[in-house]
Amino acid sequence: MKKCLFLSLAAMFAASCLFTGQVKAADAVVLKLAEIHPKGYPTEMADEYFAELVGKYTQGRVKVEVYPGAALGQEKAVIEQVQLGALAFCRVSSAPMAEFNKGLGVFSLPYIFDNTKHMWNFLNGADGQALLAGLEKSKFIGLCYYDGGARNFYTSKPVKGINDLKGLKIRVQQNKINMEMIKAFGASATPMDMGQVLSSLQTGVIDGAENNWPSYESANHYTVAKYYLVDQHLRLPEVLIMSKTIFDKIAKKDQDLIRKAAKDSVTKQRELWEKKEKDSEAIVRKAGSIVTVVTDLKPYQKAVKPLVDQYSKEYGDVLKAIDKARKVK
Ligand code: BDP
Repeated sequence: MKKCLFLSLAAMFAASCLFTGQVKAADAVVLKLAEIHPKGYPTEMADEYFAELVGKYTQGRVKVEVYPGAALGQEKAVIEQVQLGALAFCRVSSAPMAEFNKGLGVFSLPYIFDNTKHMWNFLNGADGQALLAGLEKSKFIGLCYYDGGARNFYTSKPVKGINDLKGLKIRVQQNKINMEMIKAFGASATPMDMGQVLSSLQTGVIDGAENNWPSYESANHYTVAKYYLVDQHLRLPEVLIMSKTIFDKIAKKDQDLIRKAAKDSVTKQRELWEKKEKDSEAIVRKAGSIVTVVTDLKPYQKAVKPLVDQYSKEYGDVLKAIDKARKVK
């Protein structure tokens, strides 16, 4: 009798699964997503939202698990794993990605975007989307861009203008153009993972670094490097990337739903980002950061002009498209 009841319950459950399209947790494809930022950071919250949407859209057939706080490794390492097909997703900055796919290197050229609107005009346009699509040839699926704000310098030694940067050891992301940019400003470039920056500031291995307000604050860099120089030299989009090897093994229907979930998570990330930028700025100002906002960018742009000129051949067409995006209403 008991057995009968169990079997009929099991049959009912199976039927309801068929009916609703739900799958048993054990049958779901489980995919990991690597994120270096801690829980509550705007990109991390967007990853969680993306995971939620994937679960919802695929009716449980695909489950995305987010691993924040660099639990799966720092950015260069997780990008390598994604490229190899050992890891499904990572949310990373476009700067380390450019070492794996040259197209994204254009974002490492300083002062190419005037503001957030200009950047999003480009990213949402055909040329911005083509750069994401171009990741396929490097064995990645570029799912979407997220906002990473503008990057500024911060140092433990007093820095209030471009001349104060001369000779300082500045941490930089692991990308050739970013390193050349630091040199163009007269500083010495020290490439390392984001995870090493706080201790390197504390021990004096570096004098400073550069990043947006939220990273400066949430990674506690402001507790050591209290001079913050707002020149907005880079607007590096964040990217959500999937392994092409893993993507190719997924049913077409679910591939499309993964792409859709990523696209649908962007608005939320941008809202979260806008709020966090303001909150982080308020936190560091209150904690005593000495903020200098650059009003005349000309000397800064002049310093990096040879670098931009040097790369203008390689990125000529895309730079033209970026220039055009300035005029999009
Ligand atoms: C932050 C990005 C993160 C980068 C980090 C860095 O969100 O993806 O790893 O900068 O400087 O703004 O390495």
